Amino acid sequence: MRKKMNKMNKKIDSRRYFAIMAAVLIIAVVIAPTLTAIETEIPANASVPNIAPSFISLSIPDDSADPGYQVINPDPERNRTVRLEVVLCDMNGHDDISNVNANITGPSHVDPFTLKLNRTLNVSTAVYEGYFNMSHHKQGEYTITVRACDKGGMSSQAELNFTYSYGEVEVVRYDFSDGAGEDKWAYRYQCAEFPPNTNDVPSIEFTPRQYSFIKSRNYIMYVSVTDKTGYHAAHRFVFNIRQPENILMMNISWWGFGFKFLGEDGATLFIWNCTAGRYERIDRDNSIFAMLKGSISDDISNYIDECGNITILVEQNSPQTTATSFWRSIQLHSFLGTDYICLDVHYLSPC
Ligand SMILES: [Ca+2]
Ligand SMILES: [Ca+2]
Repeated sequence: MRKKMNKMNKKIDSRRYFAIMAAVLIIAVVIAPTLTAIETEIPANASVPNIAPSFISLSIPDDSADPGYQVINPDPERNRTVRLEVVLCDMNGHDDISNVNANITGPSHVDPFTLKLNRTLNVSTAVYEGYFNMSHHKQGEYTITVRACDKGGMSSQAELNFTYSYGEVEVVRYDFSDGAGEDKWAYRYQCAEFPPNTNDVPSIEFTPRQYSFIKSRNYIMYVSVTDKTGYHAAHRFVFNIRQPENILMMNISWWGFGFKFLGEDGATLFIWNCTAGRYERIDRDNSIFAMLKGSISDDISNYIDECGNITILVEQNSPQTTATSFWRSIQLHSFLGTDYICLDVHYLSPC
């Protein structure tokens, strides 16, 4: 009996097996080619539904590092031109984007403007840019609304807020009353050239005691004397500033003493132009007790290196010479004393 039952079960199992195999065969033969057909029957030029352009980003690229966007115009009588950059994506291809326009709302009317294609990033993404001017407009919060339309008539919009202000001018003074050797440095004592063609000479740093002589204007000076014919007594100063942006003006003032027996007294003030790679002369005085002043208000970034350093050089006007008398040679040294030097940085701080 048990043997018979086993035989029947085996028979049933083999029937199930054949049924499953048949089903697999049907799927393989009938359904799989249908799936393939579905896949291959889509023509290459099938119409894909139009999708509206989407905004990836809006920005004012030359904005300050402060949070949010600030447009600062210290002279409202003149236009401050602002560049707006927008990155757009259209899944139908970036060339489906037909026009991109911007409106600005805020305390004063600002003319609407059109953004133009700047560059493409890939098949669907492109960068657009546009410009607008701010001048006598009222200070306050403004909103730029950008609308992007495509050729199929679909559109989308995005907004960017910015603060417009005339700013507040603040002045910060850098001198050797603190931070000597930390964010400002002084070097001594002589230079062969007038001025040198590199900004790293002279290169012997002042000692703490020598720094103490130049921390205030009190007629206590640190004096350097040349020891080689053809050399000018010189002091070089490097200031690291914390306001690399929105600087309106830099004023340099130096008080000291420059002397050369049988030569020109006084001294000359130079500032290093990083872009040009050379010193520019900004003042000269031929009095023994001299005061030198200079002001930089154009292309200020040319005078600040990538680390935020400004290099100033003061050289005595005459090089050391040798005078020969009938019994011996006499060295006529060049003397330079620094009493005090300061750098005033005028910069715009948002209201
Ligand atoms: Ca589209
Ligand atoms: Ca002094």
